[in-house]
Amino acid sequence: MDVNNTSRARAAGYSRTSLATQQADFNQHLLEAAQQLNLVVISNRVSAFDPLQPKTGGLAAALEPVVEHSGAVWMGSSGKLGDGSQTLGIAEHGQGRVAKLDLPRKHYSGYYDGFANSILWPALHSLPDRMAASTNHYESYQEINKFVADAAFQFRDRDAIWVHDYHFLPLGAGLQKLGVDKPIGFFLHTPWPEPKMMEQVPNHRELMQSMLAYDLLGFQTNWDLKNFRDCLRNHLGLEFEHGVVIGASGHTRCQTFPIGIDPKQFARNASESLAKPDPYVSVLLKKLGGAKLAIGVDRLDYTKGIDQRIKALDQVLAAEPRSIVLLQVATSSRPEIDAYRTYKRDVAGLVDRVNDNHGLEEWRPIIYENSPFSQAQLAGLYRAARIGLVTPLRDGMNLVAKEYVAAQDPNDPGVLVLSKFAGAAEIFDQNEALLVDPAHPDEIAAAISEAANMPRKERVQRWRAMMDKLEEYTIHDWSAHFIQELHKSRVTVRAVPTSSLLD
Ligand code: ADQ
Repeated sequence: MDVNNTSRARAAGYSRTSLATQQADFNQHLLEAAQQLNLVVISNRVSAFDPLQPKTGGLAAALEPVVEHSGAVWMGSSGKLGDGSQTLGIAEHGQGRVAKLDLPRKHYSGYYDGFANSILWPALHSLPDRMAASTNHYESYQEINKFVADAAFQFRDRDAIWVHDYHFLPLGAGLQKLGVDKPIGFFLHTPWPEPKMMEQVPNHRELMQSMLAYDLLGFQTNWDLKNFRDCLRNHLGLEFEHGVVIGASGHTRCQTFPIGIDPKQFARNASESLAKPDPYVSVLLKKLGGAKLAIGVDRLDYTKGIDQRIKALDQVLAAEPRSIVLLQVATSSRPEIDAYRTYKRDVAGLVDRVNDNHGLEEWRPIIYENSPFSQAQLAGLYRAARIGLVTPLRDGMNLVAKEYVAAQDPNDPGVLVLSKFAGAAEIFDQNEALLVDPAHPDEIAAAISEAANMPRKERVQRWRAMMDKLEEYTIHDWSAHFIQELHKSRVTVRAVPTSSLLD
């Protein structure tokens, strides 16, 4: 691993005190950074800000306090479609505001189901076979980006703008075209692929050029950053030096910010689940019948490799009957897209097959759950599982891998089986997690058996090393680090446009 979390956290000005004060310090850093920078955050969907609703993903957990305490504005889609009017529904949350926008009906499907999720998503995950043949959705993608930029223009008096994810690659260019001269940063939650893969994305050159309107481009891992650099060289003939590329609109800094979780919160939730056991977990444990519990938690997305994982379990059970029960939590995702509906059907078919092949009347090897759990419930489930199965074909980071580790019992932890193609594998190495090729069920099967039989001493050693890394760079460090880097853009003199470079 050459993402050096420790030095990055220190470079950002953090000192590690005791675990008890660490989080408070980091939250303070985060708030100070955000308060100095009167921020606008833009993402496709905004957080619900509802303490009773499960928070899916660390982003909500990280940015809700920033908005509530620093006065930031968080803008995104309302989830409703409109006729193209720019009216923002604004709600106050503490000192901050959430601004929701009805995206125009005319372009929504082409933007969301089409270009963003049927072209960019599979390409960014290096899965060309999953890319839709039709390429005529690019215009809708651009139109929605323009629409969101126009709406965000009313916040131009703010100090900086932080844009999230592949839905909005050209948004910074749109804002710049409108005359916004404040620093604009972008963080990509997905991977960035190699040049050969990117070449298959229609208009990839134009898209990449538009990304250079951002002052700061953030990636999850060094692998992504290297690929982006190779793409700049191959597709635009641009080099970057010391993490800076000079494009038509000035300097763009490119850096990694490997997203984290709040490990202390997960550990606390997991401990509390022991003191007051969740009825679901109690019933589940009774159903094991002497088998060890493995857990998978994913959106039902073909990138997550759930099908290969189930095939691996089939192999384990053929060799060692009744040895493992898999709790697979898989919430429906993007159901309006054909590829997702088909994948959901395929996974359900595989689950039935394995349960038929290896199950008994009173015992089933796969418990398949499609409803969401709260983060507290998830922590209890992770803790109960001897094996965490995180085997995506490709993943930006994968927060489940980190959550599973954080929730373990320090004296008797479980083992993480991790895809070598998840961003998390750049954090956790082979001495810590059991790294596997997610496309090879036999490798996953071998790792499941190894994990099930691993001596406690080795499990403790591996777990401790992973937990230290999680504590060194939490989700709060991640946001503070990005905001501080964006802040630097404010005092950096922007380069004079040199449009000839890209002509
Ligand atoms: P995702 O693809 O959604 O995120 P992941 O990183 O695993 O993947 O995050 C999923 C989050 O949702 C986790 O916090 C998990 O606990 C939660 N979750 C999933 N299923 C749930 C369920 N049934 N009930 C409750 N909670 C559930 C994208 C990228 C990733 C990147 C993240 C963050 O694809 O690569 O790690 O953003 O940048």
